[in-house]
Amino acid sequence: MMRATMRILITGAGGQIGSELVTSLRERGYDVHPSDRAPKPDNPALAGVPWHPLDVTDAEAVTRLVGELRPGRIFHLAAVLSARGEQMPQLTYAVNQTGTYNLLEACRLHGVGQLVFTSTIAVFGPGLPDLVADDVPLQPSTMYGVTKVAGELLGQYYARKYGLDFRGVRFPGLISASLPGGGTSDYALFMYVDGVRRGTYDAFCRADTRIPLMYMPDGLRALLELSEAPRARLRRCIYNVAAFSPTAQQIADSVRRVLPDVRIGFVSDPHRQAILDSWPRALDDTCAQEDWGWKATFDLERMTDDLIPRIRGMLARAPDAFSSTVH
Ligand code: AKB
Repeated sequence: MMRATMRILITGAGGQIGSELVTSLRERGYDVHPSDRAPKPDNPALAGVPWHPLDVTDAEAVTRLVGELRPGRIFHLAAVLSARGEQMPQLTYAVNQTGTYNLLEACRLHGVGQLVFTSTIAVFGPGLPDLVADDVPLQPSTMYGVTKVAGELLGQYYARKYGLDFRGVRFPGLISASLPGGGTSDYALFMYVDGVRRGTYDAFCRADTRIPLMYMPDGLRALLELSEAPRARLRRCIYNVAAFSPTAQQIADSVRRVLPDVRIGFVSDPHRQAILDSWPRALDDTCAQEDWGWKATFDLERMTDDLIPRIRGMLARAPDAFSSTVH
């Protein structure tokens, strides 16, 4: 669908969400400017798209780029995720916390209208009910979660103090046929990836582990629909969004429904298991449904049917596509 041309800057565009968000936004007629610390990925979908080198921890560089481009909207995706974040808490603080502050300051200085923030189930900590609503105590156990809580609060401060249109979603673990970035929810994707390429996978969690998950096409739609929703309809800045919450065993069963010869075992790693056990079992996204009509369309089985052929295609094109990550 074509829209009036608005210029959009994306930070962390080389990551799992960014690489697909660029295409979705271009299809909707936006003037998209991806940025990342990493060089432009070798992806045909990015042919002819500008690519801006940007390290979000560098305040001057962030302010300069925002001043040059003058985007109407920024999707701020640059982040270190939970598993990698526990290996490098200091870097995680710099990228997630200082990086978000730098982006908010650049929005203030250059009058950017809207900043869209990607938050996460990792803002929650242990001891919550099985179904977790938006407004509960936030007691995260990881540096990733701590910095995402701070990002939510900082953004809301800039909304109140400077009138920035700050909005964001708390994503479940996202699953897609692209390289994840060192998350603890990655066991779910690697059941599919290693199922296809090796026929075997040992998940680093217990079989009864249950966290909220979402298939990427729904995740992209959540970002697009929230960013385009009329501000007057939004009663809050940050929204839980939910899709499905299978146990790890149910994911393994779903993989084996399509690939019956695959073997999936469970060898729980105490550090990552503790993170997974600290997250909610399921998210209540009633506010997102009521305010901007959010509804996920993929459940586990629909995702499995769609994802496996995509992973096969990805591995045929780039056999090393999923090699450089924590899993
Ligand atoms: C992670 O595992 O760190 C992320 C997340 C749940 O935000 N995928």
